[in-house]
Amino acid sequence: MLGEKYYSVRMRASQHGSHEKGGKHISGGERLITFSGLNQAVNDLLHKGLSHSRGTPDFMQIQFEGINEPIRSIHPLPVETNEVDTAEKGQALARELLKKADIPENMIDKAFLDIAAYSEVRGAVLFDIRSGKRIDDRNEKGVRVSRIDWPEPDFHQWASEHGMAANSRIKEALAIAAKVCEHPNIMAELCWSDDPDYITGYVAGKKMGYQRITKMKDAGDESGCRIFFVDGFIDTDSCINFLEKQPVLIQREEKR
Ligand code: WAQ
Ligand code: MG
Repeated sequence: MLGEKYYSVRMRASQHGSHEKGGKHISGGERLITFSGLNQAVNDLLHKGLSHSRGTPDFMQIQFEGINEPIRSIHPLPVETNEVDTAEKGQALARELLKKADIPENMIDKAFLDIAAYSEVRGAVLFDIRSGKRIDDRNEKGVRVSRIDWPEPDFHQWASEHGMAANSRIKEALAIAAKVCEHPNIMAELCWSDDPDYITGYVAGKKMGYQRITKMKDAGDESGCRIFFVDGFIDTDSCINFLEKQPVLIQREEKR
């Protein structure tokens, strides 16, 4: 499978004009697929952007490009679901989990203070846990984890083994978290959706795995969050290059 030529497919959609012209971000998506899967992937991304709870877009761009770099295969993180009944409890649990991932408490406080300022970013923010500053220089664009996918049959098998819903939202979030945690200088990820109808979020780290938290905000809220906590001694350009350009396919660990 990994000997075949692969294509990176990317979509972004916005409302009231393109992102560059100040439009509202509606949806984005990225896939990594062989030639025979391109038609389906483009259609899936078109559908994702057109049927979105953040609104109907009037701008969309879908593009694909052939990939020549070798593809890395990465296992999904172990998953746990933490049930909470209020957003306050969910946010508090997320802070606890970040502490367990060795993020200093004052830096967790700083990151949470800054979250509102990042809410228009359509990718992720790289947050340096030594300076307490955002270091990616990408403004509203942020860093989009790209060239990533989890082939459907393998994901479905994994989902049934783990009693998880086999939907594309969970697949994409698990794939992003697995790639992000593969980088040696990224200590943890904090995420919840900017979609008003989806309130489950997660904290992910190399040791703790993918820790789902069932309520990170109230329904109807359109502000989301995606922060990668980096350890400070990082080469920012090479980290961003890894996140955007290193081709990765997720593959479950075979049960013996
Ligand atoms: N790379 C970087 N940032 C991204 C990417 C990406 N590929 N995709 C989304 N983001 C950022 C962007 O700023 C979005 O606004 C924000 O994350 C939220 O994205 O039940 O659905 O796709 O286990 O709305 C997590 C829980 C769901 C799933 C997260 O995020 C579960 C979700 P969304
Ligand atoms: Mg979203």
